[in-house]
Amino acid sequence: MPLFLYRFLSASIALLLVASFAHAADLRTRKSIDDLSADELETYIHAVKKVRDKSTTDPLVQFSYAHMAGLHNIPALFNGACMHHTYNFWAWHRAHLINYEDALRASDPPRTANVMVPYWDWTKKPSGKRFPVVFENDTAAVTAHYGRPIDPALLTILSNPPRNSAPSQPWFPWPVVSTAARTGTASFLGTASDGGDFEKDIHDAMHGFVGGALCCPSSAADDVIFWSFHTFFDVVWWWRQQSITDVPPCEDCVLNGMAPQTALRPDGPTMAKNVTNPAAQLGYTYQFTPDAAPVVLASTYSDRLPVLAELSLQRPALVREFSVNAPASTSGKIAVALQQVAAPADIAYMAFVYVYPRGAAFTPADAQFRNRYLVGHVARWPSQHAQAGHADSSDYLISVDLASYPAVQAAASGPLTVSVAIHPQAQKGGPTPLAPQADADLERNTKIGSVSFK
Ligand SMILES: [Cu+2]
Repeated sequence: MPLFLYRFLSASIALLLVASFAHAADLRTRKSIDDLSADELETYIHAVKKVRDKSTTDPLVQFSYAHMAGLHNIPALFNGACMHHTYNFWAWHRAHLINYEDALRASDPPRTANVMVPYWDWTKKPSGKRFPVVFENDTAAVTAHYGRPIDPALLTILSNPPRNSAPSQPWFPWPVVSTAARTGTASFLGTASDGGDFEKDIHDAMHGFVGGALCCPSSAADDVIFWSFHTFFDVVWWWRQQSITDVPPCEDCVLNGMAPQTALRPDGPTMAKNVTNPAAQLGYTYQFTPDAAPVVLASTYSDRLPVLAELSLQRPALVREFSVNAPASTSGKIAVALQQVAAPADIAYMAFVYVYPRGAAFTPADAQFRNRYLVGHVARWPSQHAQAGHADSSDYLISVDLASYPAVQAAASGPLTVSVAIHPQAQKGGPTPLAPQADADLERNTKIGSVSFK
């Protein structure tokens, strides 16, 4: 029997055995924060407050908020690093979330004994202006949503941190997310030293786009929205796993920092293989209904991702221009390859990629220009993780269906320009987007090794 088949079968049998011992009644169900009852919401925030209070006596005492956030934000303190831009991204964050949830459940039992971390479904139109209503400063709207007032002292824990603004529409629509969640194993998980497409195109962009503490890996978990934000990535992985079972490329990979965290789970999810089946191994499932709209991808970038396209209207801080020879294929699909995109020192940025005839003026503020030539984006986090053994540059491949871009197709028989417009989203620790102006740091920190057609 081929080795991979043997491994698959033995893993399946093991899962069946574990599953048969896990009773459905023991499963806890994570819900959308919009679907919690007023009591459930208050219990969740009460537990958050309890673990935060622990941090005031000793910031790093186990099971405290600072400890949990530090596992993500300050890897050096916890014997490793949070795992980004690697195939262990999904497993590491699932383990991190269950540790946080266990800490909440242990914070003040019996009241908190069944607390679940609620997710923010950012594929649906927000219940507030930009975020779930509970994360915004509008107590009347919160009262209307949950049917009674929520303790204001608890509410401020969620609504206080500064974040970027965004229009009131789905941040990444479900057709985009579900399509990206069903790609092949290598594309979804990535490799040992580079992230999968979902992580790079959607996760990284969302962090910069939410902004505030979420801008950067060294501060993201300081904002309580982080946990609900990331739980939705776990929903996506769980949803994928209903139909696609990836054999973890490195089942015995240690999830950095994930030592046993609480008495609730003394054995701890410390390796990738400990978290592949949430129901059987971790005791939870999700209540989640995808958007009812049929999963049909809009044809152009602007129609697929209106929220991000809107961001492209701002004046870019810097534009990098590449003269590129026409692609080999001028029909069907082409892919724009951006290679060795450097990780900046301390700036998170979004870059929009345009393909247009050489010699034509670059006018991204013009809607017609954008609709014709804007084909994709790259989102880049600061390089905190480069210091922890990760690559300090990444490659990005942007697929362009020429049938949807007739202007690019018409131009593709001649010389082309690829312009990459750089928009800084936030600076490490900074709550607001940077002013759109180029400076020497930006120039130095946003290098792109090469651009070509694949
Ligand atoms: Cu993240």
